[in-house]
Amino acid sequence: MRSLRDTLTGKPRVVSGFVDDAFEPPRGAVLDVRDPATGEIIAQLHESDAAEVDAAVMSARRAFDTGPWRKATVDERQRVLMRIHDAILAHADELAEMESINTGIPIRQTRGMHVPRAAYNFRFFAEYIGQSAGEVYTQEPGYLTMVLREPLGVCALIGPWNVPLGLTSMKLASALAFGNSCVVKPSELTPLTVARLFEIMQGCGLPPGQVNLVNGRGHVTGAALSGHPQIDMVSFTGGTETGAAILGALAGGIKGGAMELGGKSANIIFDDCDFDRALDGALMGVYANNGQMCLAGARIFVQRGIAERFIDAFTARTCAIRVGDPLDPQTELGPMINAAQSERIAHYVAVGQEEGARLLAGGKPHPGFDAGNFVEPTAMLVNDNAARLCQEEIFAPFATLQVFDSEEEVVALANDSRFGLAGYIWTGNLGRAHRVAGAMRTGTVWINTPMVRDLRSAFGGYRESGLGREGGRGCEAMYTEQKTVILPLEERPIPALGRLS
Ligand code: TXE
Repeated sequence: MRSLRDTLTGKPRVVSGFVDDAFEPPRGAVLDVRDPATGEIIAQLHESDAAEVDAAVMSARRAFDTGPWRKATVDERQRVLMRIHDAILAHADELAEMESINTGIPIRQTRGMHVPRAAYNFRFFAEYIGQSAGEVYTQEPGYLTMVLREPLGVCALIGPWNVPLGLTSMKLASALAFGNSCVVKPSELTPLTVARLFEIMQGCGLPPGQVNLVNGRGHVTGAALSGHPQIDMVSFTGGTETGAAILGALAGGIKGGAMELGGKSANIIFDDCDFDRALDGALMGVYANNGQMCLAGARIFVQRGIAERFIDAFTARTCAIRVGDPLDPQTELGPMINAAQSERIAHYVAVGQEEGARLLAGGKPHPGFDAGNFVEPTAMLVNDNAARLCQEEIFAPFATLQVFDSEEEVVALANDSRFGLAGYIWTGNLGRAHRVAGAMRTGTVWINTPMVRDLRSAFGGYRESGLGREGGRGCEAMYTEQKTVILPLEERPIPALGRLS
């Protein structure tokens, strides 16, 4: 049997939008989508122009204003969401393979985490809406004051290329669960699995127009979508500059958005940590997902007492990471999404060397491959947190290591960043762990563990890492309007204006 890669390479898949309950006939500009491991074209993406975006938004608008979904019972919505969950799991192998071919992320991670997470997103929000509640205030004598939640409307969901299905399905599942209509725009670099999800969702029971798909580049399709007057919000994951542009487009309409943006997270390793676990965690924290991860612990701070031993061990393990075909279950690091991303490694090594940093490992394209965007995992020793290497998001398998002496010093260094998405602490001292977690200006802190995500909890960033929180209650706040309804429990006197004359 031909592999999916052979099939896609032999006959690139035609990907087009899904508007008003039908896949769009291919039209508009055609963009090549490439397999980052081979450089081969695997899909031809038909870019949605402003007219197609308008049709998608208006389809979602009609579905919201006149369709059945927002008024559907919780039971009905749960049934549909659970059917989507089951359908994703039934296609899990195919989706994982497709995601690895399109993104370069190792199959161990797409099959082991991303695709199961995509399915779980639908189950989680199906269960969540079964338990969510409004508020009732009784303190005002004689009145019952209720705060109810209603769906927000038409949600524009703009996804990134680093975890396309996992992150976009989170937006889609939560927006739908709370009764909204959606227009989804995946990254033009990685449209395949989200388009496949739209096929898979057929027959799961979503009403016509409830979900729409547009594809294309940010400045064409993305800008038309986020600037459309009939959307009610944007949920966006991507770069900080793009997030700022989207917020600008929303400001005129006094609309909001959820922004999950960049990061440059600190990983603090104290002398008294469990050395082996901290080492494993630091490697995972920066090199998982090919290092293209918003919550990467890319700035590693090691306390002086163990610094030499830790840096030597980290360097040796970095050099031993298995770089290879993302479809090989043994691969630990696949290719970068495109040439521009892989060139960032050599670029930042040069920047670092100019700034006085020392190359510990990697630093160049991986020599073992004739094609594809393969790079060596890279680590540099830096002595100044003000260096560009420590301040700019590289978004690649690139670690900086710095040595520190005291707790106060390392907290200041960790917080010396325009970003504030995540942080990691490794120590055997519980009091210190809590103190440092409290002092870190970040949305999430992991203590003695690499990233673990409980969907019930809030996820999002301080400062330039974003706005709003995803997760159970965070998504409920993001995708609903609050409405206060006041009811007198007895006849209360009303000032009788106009009766005096
Ligand atoms: O992302 P973009 P890029 C960071 C990372 C990376 C940098 C740039 O540092 O190097 O961002 O990556 C759509 N209106 N992250 O340029 O452009 C675009 O089509 C509306 C962090 O590839 O932000 C895609 O669907 N939409 C990150 C999505 O935005 C626009 C994940 C993200 O692409 C648009 C990815 C516009 N004007 C990159 N311009 C994370 N937080 O995990 C672009 N888009």
